[in-house]
Amino acid sequence: MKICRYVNADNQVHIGLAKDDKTLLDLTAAEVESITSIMENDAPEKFLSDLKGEDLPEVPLNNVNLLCPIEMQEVWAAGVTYLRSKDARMEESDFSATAYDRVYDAPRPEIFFKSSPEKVVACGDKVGIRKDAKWNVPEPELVLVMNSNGAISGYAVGNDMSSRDIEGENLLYLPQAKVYHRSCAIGPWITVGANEKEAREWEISLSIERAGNKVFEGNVSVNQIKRSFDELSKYMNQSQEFPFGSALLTGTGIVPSDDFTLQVDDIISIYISGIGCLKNSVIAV
Ligand code: DO4
Ligand code: MG
Repeated sequence: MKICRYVNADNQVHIGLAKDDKTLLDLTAAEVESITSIMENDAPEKFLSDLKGEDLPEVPLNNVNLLCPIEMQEVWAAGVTYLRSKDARMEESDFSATAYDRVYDAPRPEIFFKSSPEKVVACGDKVGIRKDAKWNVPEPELVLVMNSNGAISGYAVGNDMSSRDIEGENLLYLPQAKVYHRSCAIGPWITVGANEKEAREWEISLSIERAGNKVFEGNVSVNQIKRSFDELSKYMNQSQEFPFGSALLTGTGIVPSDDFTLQVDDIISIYISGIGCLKNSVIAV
């Protein structure tokens, strides 16, 4: 089941449940006030399937503007969770190669702060490349959406935009390579009701278009993530409190070749089979 936040003709924010590819059920009419309240429900899947049986207003998807589904959740990201990511980072930096090698095999995963909720870019909006960086890439990632108890309540599509030259120069520059204006996009859907085994059957694909031509295409199976989702959520919530829940990008397994960098006006499409497509164009920030 897929849920979203949207604005319709009345210019109000509503919560929607996908009825099919073309139609939303308006959950706001059933007094569902937020995505967060669904995530906090003890049994979100049952809650939604009960609502699906009610006589709710139907809204054509074509008539709405889909918003970012992240409301008050801090956004963090895990790194070096796929072999491809470890190899790419070891190549980009002689200086930090052993750190990447070590963290890939260590019990404790790399987890870093990525974005405050209000800064997350919605589908259809623009992601940024830093003006002081020369080598920029999108990182297409599955997002675990967790409630305030640390339980995984849903999954989304995310983009962990990264400046590889800044990250490669010195590992201590990682926050500048990762956390800047418009560096994180998530949405538009949250899929509820899939377990880890089902989510591991999903495929992530990335395509990048420049002036009407495809300049990059790649894909990876979610099952290539080395760490279990429980392991990631356990470390994410250890000695932490997220009163509204949290979102965790789970790392990238698709890395374009070293001669590729994003340009202004490129269009990035990230598709995860069990969730949907996140599409953004690029601006310099
Ligand atoms: O260690 C640097 C960041 C890793 C990352 O973002 C990823 O593997 O996706
Ligand atoms: Mg990443």
